[in-house]
Order: sequence, then C-alpha cells, then structure tokens
Amino acid sequence: VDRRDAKLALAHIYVAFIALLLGGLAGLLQVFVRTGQFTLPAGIGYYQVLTVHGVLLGLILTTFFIFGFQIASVSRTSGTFSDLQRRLGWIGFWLMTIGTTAAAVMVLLNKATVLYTFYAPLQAHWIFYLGLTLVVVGSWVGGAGQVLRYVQWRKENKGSKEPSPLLSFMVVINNLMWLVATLGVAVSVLFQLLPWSLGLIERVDVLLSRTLFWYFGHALVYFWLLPAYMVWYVIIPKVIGGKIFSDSLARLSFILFLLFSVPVGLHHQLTEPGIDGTWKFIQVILTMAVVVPSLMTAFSMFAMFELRGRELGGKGIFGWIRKLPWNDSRFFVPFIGMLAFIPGGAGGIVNASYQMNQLVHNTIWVPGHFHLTFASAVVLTYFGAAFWLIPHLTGRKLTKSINNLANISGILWAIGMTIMSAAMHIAGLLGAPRRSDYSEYGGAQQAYDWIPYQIAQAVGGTILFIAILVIMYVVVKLIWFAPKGEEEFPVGDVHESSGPTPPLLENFKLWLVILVALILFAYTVPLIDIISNAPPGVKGYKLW
Ligand code: HAS
Repeated sequence: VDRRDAKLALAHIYVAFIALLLGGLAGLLQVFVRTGQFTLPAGIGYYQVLTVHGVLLGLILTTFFIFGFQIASVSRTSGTFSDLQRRLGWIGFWLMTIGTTAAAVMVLLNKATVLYTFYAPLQAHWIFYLGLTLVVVGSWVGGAGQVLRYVQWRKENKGSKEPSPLLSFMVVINNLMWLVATLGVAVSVLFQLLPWSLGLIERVDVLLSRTLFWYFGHALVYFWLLPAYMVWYVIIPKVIGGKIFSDSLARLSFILFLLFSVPVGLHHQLTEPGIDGTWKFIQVILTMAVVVPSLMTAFSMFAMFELRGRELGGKGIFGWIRKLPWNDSRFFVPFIGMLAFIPGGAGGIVNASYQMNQLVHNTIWVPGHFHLTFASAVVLTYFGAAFWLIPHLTGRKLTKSINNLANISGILWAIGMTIMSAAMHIAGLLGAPRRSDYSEYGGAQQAYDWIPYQIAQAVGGTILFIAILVIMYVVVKLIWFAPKGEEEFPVGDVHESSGPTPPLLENFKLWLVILVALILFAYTVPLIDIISNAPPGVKGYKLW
C-alpha cells in the first residue's frame, strides 16, 4: 500500500483501538455492576457506562477499523488513491473524528445517556445527535473516496475480460449498503431527534423513530460483518497457502447481503404493537433469506480449508484439519471467530423465528447473541487482520513472539467469551432482562436464579478485559516497537477449478434497482400505517 494511503488507513485504525480500550473498560464495569457486589463511583450511572460501551465498540471501533481496512484494501487491489480520493478520505476522517469527540463528550457529561440505539423516547443533548450526524456524513465522504478509486479502476480496464479486483468489489458493496441504510437514521436524526432536542418541536413519534432506526440497525450489523467476510474470503486463503474457493460465489454472497440486509429491520420489532403482523411476517421471511449468504460463506470456508488441508497431505474425513497453520495468529484468531459464529448465527435464527422471539426478546439472551456474532466472529477477525495490516502499514514485522502473544489473546478471548456469552444465553432463557443493572426485583425468586449467571458474566468479562489488554500491547508493539521490515498484505488467488465470473455479478445498476424495489415493498405500507396512526400532537407535525 502506498505510504500516503497507509497514513490515512492508520489514522482510522488508531482511533479504532483507542475506542476498543475505553469501550472494553466500560464493559468490565458493567459486568461488575450486574453482580450486585459493586457500585459505580462518583455518581456515574449504569446506563451512562452502557452507552459508552455500546457507542464506542458498536459504532466507533467498527466504523473506524472498517474504513482503515477498506482504504488499505482498495489501495492494495485497485491501486494508489488519486489526490482527490485521498483528500475525501481525510475529510471523512476528520468529520468522523470531530463527530465522535462531540458525541463522546456529551455521553461522558451524562447528557446523552440514550444507549447505542439512541431512538426516542430517550433524549440526548443536540450536540450528541450533531456528532453522530458528522460521523455518518464523514463516512459517506470517506466512502466516496474508496468507491471513486474502484470506478477509476473500471474505467482504466474497460473492455477487460477479467472481473474487477474482488476485495475492492466487496468494499464497494459494503459502502453502498451503508449509504442506503444510513438514510433511515439520517431522516430520523434530522427530522425528529435534532429538532426535538433543540426544542423546536414538542413531541416525536416514538414508533417511527424506532422503525427508522432499525431500518438502519440491521444493515449496520452486516456493515460490521462484511469486512470480516472480506478477510475470510480473500485474505485467509492466502495466509494458509490455499486459494479462494470461488470468485463468483464470494461476489454473489455479497450481492445477496446488499439486497437483503436492509428490508429486514422489523425483526427487531416483532413485539412492537403498532406494526401489522403481515409485514413482520414478510420481513421474517426476508431475514431467513439473509441467512443464505452466510451459509454460502460457511460452505466456501469449509471447502477452502479442506482443499488446502488435503493438499498438505491430510487424510481421512477430518485429517486435513490438523494440517492447517494453527500457530499463525493471522489465521488462528479469525478462525476462533468463525467457530463462534456457528452458535452465534444459530442464535440469530432463533431470534428471527417469530414465536421464539417472544421468549428471548429484551432478555440478556440478545446480548449473548451479539457477543458471539459481533464481539467474537467480527472483532476477532478485525484483530487477526490488524496483526498483519498494522505492520504492513507501519513498515514493521509481526515477529514470532508477538505472534504468540496474539494467539494467547485469541485463546483468552475464546475462554472469556464462552463463559460470558453462555451465561448470558442461559440467564436470558430464565427471563433475565437485558439493559438492566442489578436488581432483586422486589425479592422475586426468579431474580435470585439469575445471580450465579451474572457472576459468571463478570468472570468471563474480566478474562475478556485481560485479552483486550494483551491485544493493546500487541497493537502498540506493532505500531512503534516491532523490528522494521516488510509484512505482506495477503491477497488470495482464485482456485483453478472455480469457473469464470459472470459479468452480471458486476452489474451494480441491476442490483441497486432490485434493492430499492425490495425496500419499497418491505417498508412502504408499514411506514404509511405508522404515520397515519400517529398519536395526537405528532400527527400534525409540520415538517411532514
Ligand atoms: Fe443478530 C439482534 C437475527 C447475525 C448483531 N443482532 C442483534 C443485535 C445485534 C446483532 C447487535 O431476528 C442486538 C440489537 C439490539 O441492540 O437490540 N442476527 C440475526 C440473524 C442473523 C444475525 C438471523 N447479528 C448477526 C450478526 C451480527 C448481529 C452477523 C453482528 C455482526 N439479531 C437477529 C434478531 C435480532 C438480533 C432477530 C433481534 C432480537 C430481539 O428480539 O431483540 C444471521 O445473519 C446469522 C447467519 C449466520 C449463520 C452462521 C454461519 C456460520 C459461519 C461460520 C462457519 C465456520 C467455519 C469454521 C467455516 C447461519 C459462516 C470451520 C470449522 C472447522 C472445524 C474447519
């Protein structure tokens, strides 16, 4: 990667890891509070800490790491950014950083204790919403730089029979999905939350604000997931010495994510009374459709691992597994994430299954689910990528001893997360609510049954925090202290047996038209219903 692009990518990655440290600390405080044995000092509130945790890890760590990784990926596979493209990247970076700082200050001042989902009726100071708006606008500007570099590649290679670089193609899909998804939250912030917190309007429609948030919110989780899938599809094959199983399969799975990530938000609102059951049912079906590209990914990963393991002489049904490079943290740490995604994804299917959702919704089962999917599958893959990406960008080497430490952090993470997330799932089935500090619920027996699991969460959470400290040590080493040298940016080649990639898969116009049609189908009637049934005082809102 060109040095100037490397600088831009690194700037994003620094912010991401600062967010990891602070957000992880907030997580540690939370699991302690839930044991009932610990009270937060200096009048700090549980929900304030919960907001810090969710915003820093769910919104800031992710967006900044993703952008750092995507900028480096496009520069590596499509070519060095032009001055304009890089300038867009920097403008985006500063807008996002200023926005993050503004929002973070408001949260720390306890003026924005609205959780990472920030929809009404919880209200924040207007500076918090403005900060988030800057983060979103910044991500559009920065994303435009990445997309323009890809467009330039297509222009330069017009008429070529070769498909565009897979990694850059994937980055463009993720940016498009993000753009379409953030429109929902932009409408909510600009027309509801900002004017409301500025006192320009007295009331907002809570149901509408939640619906607009979840229109964005589910695609948000795939915006986190797709960079991890980029690593799984394109980077891991090279790291283990194998090949990408199929270029077409990888592209198709990304297109399916683009199509199905947005029109499924109602599966977060299955218990919401103001939405007609028919539309919830339709979006549950679409949710099951968005599971398909993940199943395709699982298939592709197994195939790639098995092909490589057999190439190395692995025999029998499972003998090839032993041949994989288990001591290489660039493979091992993301692999732990893949394993976590099997129960995490299965839990997602439970969540999405209308009737079972009644049992788990708003219980701590749901954080159990996203600590396997997001806080394991996704972030462990980010860490695995950081272990080669940071030294590649800083001109240093991932040495054997740092690699071993990185592996230890992965093992600690796996242990801590297994304990914490298993306890969350079980306590959730026993009815323990999510987003609740310690409470005896008036001495109810049921609440006492949750206590052992809350303690297990604290034990798991503590191990996780130790893992974060080890990761921070590894990252600091890789940025400033590892020996100078060259670290590879691994990009896999496609396996010979993979057929040619049909040009149809690169026809963005077609996929965007289908995407818009699906969104209109899934959301038009529910939104009309919500707006026309709005409570008095909200209906006459003059901005509508
Ligand atoms: Fe989810 C709630 C449904 C995936 C994150 N989810 C959440 C929330 C978050 C989140 C943050 O339908 C909470 C939001 C809040 O604050 O309220 N989720 C799903 C479904 C999937 C899913 C159907 N979620 C994710 C991912 C996330 C994420 C990914 C983050 C990155 N989720 C829900 C629902 C709710 C929900 C409801 C609302 C619950 C409620 O009531 O509030 C699917 O996409 C999952 C598909 C995945 C699979 C797994 C495939 C496995 C793979 C690994 C292969 C392993 C290998 C290892 C190759 C089917 C790809 C090889 C092994 C060898 C031995 C060689």
